[in-house]
Amino acid sequence: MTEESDYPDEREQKPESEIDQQSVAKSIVEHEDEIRTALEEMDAEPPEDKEVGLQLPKLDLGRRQFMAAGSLGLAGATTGCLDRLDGDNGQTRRGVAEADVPPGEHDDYYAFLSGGHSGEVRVYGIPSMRQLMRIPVFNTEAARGYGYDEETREMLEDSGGYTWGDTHHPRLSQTDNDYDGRFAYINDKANGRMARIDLEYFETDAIVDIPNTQGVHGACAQLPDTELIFGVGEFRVPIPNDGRDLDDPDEYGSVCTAIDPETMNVEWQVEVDGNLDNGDGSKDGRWFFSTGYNDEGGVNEAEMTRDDRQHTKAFDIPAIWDAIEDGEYEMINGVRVLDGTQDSPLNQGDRPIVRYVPTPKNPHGVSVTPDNKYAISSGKLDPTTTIIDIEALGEVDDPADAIVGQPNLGIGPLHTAYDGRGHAYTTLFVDSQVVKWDIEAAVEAYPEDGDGDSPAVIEKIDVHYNPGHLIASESYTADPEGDWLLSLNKLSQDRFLPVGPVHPENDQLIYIGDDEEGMQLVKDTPAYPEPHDASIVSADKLNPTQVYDREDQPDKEYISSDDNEIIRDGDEVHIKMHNQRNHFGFEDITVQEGDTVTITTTNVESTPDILHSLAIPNYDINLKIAPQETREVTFEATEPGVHWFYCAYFCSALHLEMRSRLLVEPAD
Ligand code: RUQ
Ligand code: CUA
Repeated sequence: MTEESDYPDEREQKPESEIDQQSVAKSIVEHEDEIRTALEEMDAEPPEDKEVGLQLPKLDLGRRQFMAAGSLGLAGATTGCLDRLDGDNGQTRRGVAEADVPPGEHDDYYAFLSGGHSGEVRVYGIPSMRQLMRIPVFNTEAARGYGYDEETREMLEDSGGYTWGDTHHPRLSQTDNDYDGRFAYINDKANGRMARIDLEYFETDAIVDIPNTQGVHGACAQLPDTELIFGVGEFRVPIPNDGRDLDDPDEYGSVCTAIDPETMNVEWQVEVDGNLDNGDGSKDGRWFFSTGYNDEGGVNEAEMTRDDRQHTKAFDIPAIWDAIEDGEYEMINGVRVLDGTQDSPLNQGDRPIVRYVPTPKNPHGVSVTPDNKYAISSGKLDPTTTIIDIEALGEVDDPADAIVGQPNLGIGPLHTAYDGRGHAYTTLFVDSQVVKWDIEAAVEAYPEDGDGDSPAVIEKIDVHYNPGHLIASESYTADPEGDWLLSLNKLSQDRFLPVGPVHPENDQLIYIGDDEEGMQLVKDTPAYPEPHDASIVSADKLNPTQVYDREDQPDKEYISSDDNEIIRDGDEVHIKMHNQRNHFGFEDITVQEGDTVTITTTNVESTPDILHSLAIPNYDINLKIAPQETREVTFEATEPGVHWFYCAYFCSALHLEMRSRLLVEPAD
């Protein structure tokens, strides 16, 4: 059989350029002209009851419908503000009276919130609390074509092939202890992975499946310049976990993993005693701190809560590199693993690789103060937090001697954030409060802190309810902004209209910019399960692109309207076609049942906000193609029949007409 006889109707597969390119282009121009005219008329005083009709074929939209269908991107910027604080770069900041950002105005900050077991990361504007975007990471998300094209599908497949993850701790790359707007990093507590989000495109661009660990929980960058990304292994397991030591928990271990932020390759791991939990790095690059529980090595709750004291671990990063240079590691599953347990020879000399600071009880959150003086570790099952003097830690013989404060704050202290004015803010999970306290006052009071609240406590505010993490604007940098605080509360109980047994959580925005007025609760925001941690970055430090740059996709073939082509090689069919308002490069594509079909498609538009998709029903495909972007998908043509493929983004008034036919001829 010749190729022609295999595909008798090939002549019907006319490239778009041959059909009616000109009239289509004309109708787009007319359409946009009409939109412009309609807008001008709306700006002018509207004559009563006058309908602005768009005279397009099969289309007669009244003004009301037009507003509903075509108002994307039309919001005009208006100004006018009260009560603004000055930011550190001289930009003005909204104060508490302006927490409701008016329509058309922009927020001062981006907040990146983890999405917990939804597997995604969310982007909010602060202080409006408007949700700006959701970035799929470990989950698939058809609305962004994530997991439905070749590239993202392969990335998810190569990182283990799981369909979900559990994101907790989004941390942004820094240079010189300040946000540089390049990347966000996020852990997967469920499947032991770490992912990177490219902040130019707000897209996940790399995921690494970390060996020798289960449950990567805490995550953080080595500061000041993001030289490593750390992920801490929460669950103790046999290393390697290949069936050995199944019921011999004494042989289990957990590791802290260091990852190269550019290649996303694992550099090394250090095994420790006990579970690891949360982490933060010192601002001088020397230490990575991680809390931990279950030093008891237990496998049930009673065993894991037996002792009154566990440890905050301080990983001495230069000492670890020295040990690696000396060959003091074992290769396990392709990774250099160092023994950092308390009895390890690597912890005996005068430069131990891990220092174990005794901390009560099952400590959970740890964070470093903006001035790099202290690491503050919260007790969780103890009313105190423990203040570790970072400089002293490198000098004392007994790490316990580096503790310089232990204020009593309330019941269930979990996480601590900073305002850059010497105050710390700690969530009290059981008390359902955020407590504001003075760090130096707590150091001065030590060790005579007494039984009740520490004299360092300044005030407490009720939150609703059971806060986990909290975060203040730029709290993880050397220079926090000190105006907004987010309390990420686990339960919302009675705060919102009921929506069935699964309640939203409640992210509460608190103003902390006025020490005299004290903390002011500003708004409740229902959250889909489940934000754990967040990073808040000043908006001017990010510079996301609006349109793809084809230079940034060197591996992809850009398909212009002149490049539409169908290439056949046996039962492999490669379709190259562009897409734009309101059509794809081919009206019909005919293939045979059993063919392997690859579609490469470029959105040739350069107008921001004009996205198209390539949705192929019955084949479980929906690519997102942003302006100037190229995406690709390969599938087996297993379903004979007519399959209309269409664009799922509402891209123009002729969006519904943006569709073509995939004709799959039966094999026999
Ligand atoms: S941990 S609050 Cu990842 Cu505190 Cu959840
Ligand atoms: Cu393109 Cu709808």
